[in-house]
Amino acid sequence: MTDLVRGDAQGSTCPHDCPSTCALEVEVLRDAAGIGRGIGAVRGAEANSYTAGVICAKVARYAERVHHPDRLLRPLRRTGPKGSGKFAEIGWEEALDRAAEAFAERAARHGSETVWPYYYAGTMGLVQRDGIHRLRNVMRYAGQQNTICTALCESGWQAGVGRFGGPDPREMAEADLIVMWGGNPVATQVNVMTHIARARKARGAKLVVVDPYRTGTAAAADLHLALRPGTDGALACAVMHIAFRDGFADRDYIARMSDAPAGLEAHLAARGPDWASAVTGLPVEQIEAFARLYCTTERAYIRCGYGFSRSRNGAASLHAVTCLPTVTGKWRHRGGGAFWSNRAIYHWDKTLIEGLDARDPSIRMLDQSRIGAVLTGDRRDLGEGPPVTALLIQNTNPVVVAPASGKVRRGFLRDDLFTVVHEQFMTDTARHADIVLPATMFVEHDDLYQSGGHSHIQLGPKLVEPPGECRSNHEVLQGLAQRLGAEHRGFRMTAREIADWTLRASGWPGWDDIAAKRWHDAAPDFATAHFETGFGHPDGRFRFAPDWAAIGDDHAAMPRLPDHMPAIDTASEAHPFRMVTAPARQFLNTTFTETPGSRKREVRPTALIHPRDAERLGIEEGGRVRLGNAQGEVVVTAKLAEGQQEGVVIVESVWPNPDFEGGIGINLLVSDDRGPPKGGAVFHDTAVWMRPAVEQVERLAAE
Ligand SMILES: Nc1nc2c(c(=O)[nH]1)N[C@H]1C(S)=C(S)[C@@H](COP(=O)(O)OP(=O)(O)OC[C@H]3O[C@@H](n4cnc5c(=O)[nH]c(N)nc54)[C@H](O)[C@@H]3O)O[C@H]1N2
Ligand SMILES: Nc1nc2c(c(=O)[nH]1)N[C@H]1C(S)=C(S)[C@@H](COP(=O)(O)OP(=O)(O)OC[C@H]3O[C@@H](n4cnc5c(=O)[nH]c(N)nc54)[C@H](O)[C@@H]3O)O[C@H]1N2
Ligand code: SF4
Ligand SMILES: [Mo]
Repeated sequence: MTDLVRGDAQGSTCPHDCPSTCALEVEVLRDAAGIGRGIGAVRGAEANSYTAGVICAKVARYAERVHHPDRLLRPLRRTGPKGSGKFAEIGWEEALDRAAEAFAERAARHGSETVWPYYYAGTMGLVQRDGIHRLRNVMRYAGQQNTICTALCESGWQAGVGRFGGPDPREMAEADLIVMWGGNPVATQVNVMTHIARARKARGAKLVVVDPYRTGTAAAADLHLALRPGTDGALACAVMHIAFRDGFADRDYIARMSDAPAGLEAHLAARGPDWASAVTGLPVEQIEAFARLYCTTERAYIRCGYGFSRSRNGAASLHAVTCLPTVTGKWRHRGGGAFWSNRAIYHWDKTLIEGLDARDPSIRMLDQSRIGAVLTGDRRDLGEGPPVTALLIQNTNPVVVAPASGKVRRGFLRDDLFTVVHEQFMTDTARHADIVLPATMFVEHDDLYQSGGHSHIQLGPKLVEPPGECRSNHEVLQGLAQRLGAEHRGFRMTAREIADWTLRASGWPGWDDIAAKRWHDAAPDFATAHFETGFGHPDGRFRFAPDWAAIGDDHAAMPRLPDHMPAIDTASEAHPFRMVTAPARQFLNTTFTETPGSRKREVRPTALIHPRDAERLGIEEGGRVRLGNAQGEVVVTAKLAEGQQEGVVIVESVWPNPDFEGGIGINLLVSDDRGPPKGGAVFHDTAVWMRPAVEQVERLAAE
């Protein structure tokens, strides 16, 4: 890098799975011939109205990641036992040949559904992330049901609102009350804080945070409601109860814009603050104070995070929260209503990216979050179909991030399973592969981005040459398609051509037009965004009484009206603590667990424990503590934390497995149960026991 010239700032987009999708300025370092060879400083674009010049610290340090000494640079072939980490370098031709031969051989033996292309959101670029479906569809490989992140939110939002959009997130700056419900933007999407700060400065707006522990966001709030995990439905019902009781229900709006089901008011009359206090553990006065603040503020903006959906009752809880602005008519006001994601405003035509014209809907779908069950042959997942005997993995690290890590690891260790992992680093998943392929980073390939948390379509052009022999996801798919005889015009186009076609086919300006102006704001008008022209259901009405059966098969236990659904992993005598595995600020899932700047700041896997629980159990600050349940046990370091209820323990995640004693991480304890009605991982819904990890010391002392 020393002979490179410090350089010019070029426009790009943060590729990571974060609702902020920041517009970036990336400093490009060039060689003597003017070719980009690396990056320097990364900053947020000032001119983008949502990014507003602010990005998180971990991406500001991105040069650490691009120029990391441990980056994978050449294809590898496994030479030792599975998971041993023993590999030898091979050429691309051999690597792709071996992968294609294995897929073809297994498909010939078991049928095409034995091959499972498995992906997620390492990059959010539409071409590089979703192109894997083109190979899947053309080859009739098994499908993937995406349940690890958004499924429960989708179900809950779909139930009432019916369309994935909502009041412009920039309107938070014009709100008088922002309720951050089950999300921690200080860590997970820092730009939300920019718009909240504007509202506080200009209007004296209040911030309320609903979260089981005192996150960075909660610490900055005017009111922090530290409820028990999995009880948000009860809190929402109590607020609606108070709205009806005290004359704040907007009966005209309910009649005009909702299904106004019979019995709603009576149903809520039975769900007052005393009831909610018993369920949530919040004092009655706090519930009353929050309800009064909410009911008396027209411009009240609820920003839904994902956190409170990651429980068995998550869909019901999210639906209950979206009922609040409907009961009170807040959707009508600028800066009012609720928001989760803008994904529907982009109306993409993904025919080319995903090869939708080749898709056969009768091909089986396998649940992403149950990869452990799938790989260990669970018939509930496989149905009558063949076992999965080959995996093609891009953009994800399931050996660490998926629930029930013990089962996942057993599956990956199967000798008859052939695994290809395309990665930037030797992750725990790559370590279990037969073939490892080195992947480009976002500044090294072209792509197109939408944003869930705002409304911009943005580009990420290739700015620098990849190091070593790294190839993009699209190039790897092209190489495999050619060898497997997979025919689709998408495989004959460049990533930029596919992006350009997709933009135009979806009714947006093409690549060059957007490149010239840096981004395209796809925000709908006020009336559409605020659902004045109708909610997403055919009759245009919000649904207090959702049609859960239309959302998913597992709907029997869903409540008819907004409610607390008691289906969670309730604390018991054997498992007295409720564990939440919330995101770590310096990591993004397992991405950045390899960068020294992030690791240094996160220090080590840690449990936040209430001081009274700690005292009762003889756990000391900095001591080692053992957490467990029927799925296993892990050891972490104890940190005492006020600001959460007794009986709640927080383990900020997702540390790689080798960072834990025993070599397996926190998702060992997380269940792979499917959250109803259509699946969804339940990362924050785990009852555990906890004790000081001093058994060994005691045993030694006794001997
Ligand atoms: N720094 C950082 N940023 C990230 C990520 C990361 O790992 N690190 N991950 C990215 C990804 S993939 C996503 S999906 C988003 C997720 O970002 P968020 O929307 O912030 O969602 P969660 O990750 O589920 O957790 C958010 C909060 O929900 C709280 N929570 C847990 N259970 C409950 C509950 O029952 N009720 C309530 N009210 N709150 C609860 C947790 O304590 C946590 O503070 O962030 C993205 N950004
Ligand atoms: N305990 C616990 N577990 C969780 C969560 C939690 O809150 N708690 N959150 C869950 C959530 S919300 C999610 S979304 C999942 C996310 O889980 P994943 O999607 O698996 O996210 P990462 O762990 O960041 O892994 C992404 C990988 O993709 C690689 N990658 C990045 N860009 C590219 C590329 O262009 N090409 C290729 N081939 N690879 C690339 C990165 O190097 C990285 O290793 O984790 C889930 N797991
Ligand atoms: S806040 Fe999110 S989108 Fe913005 S730079 Fe950080 S990870 Fe990327
Ligand atoms: Mo996620």
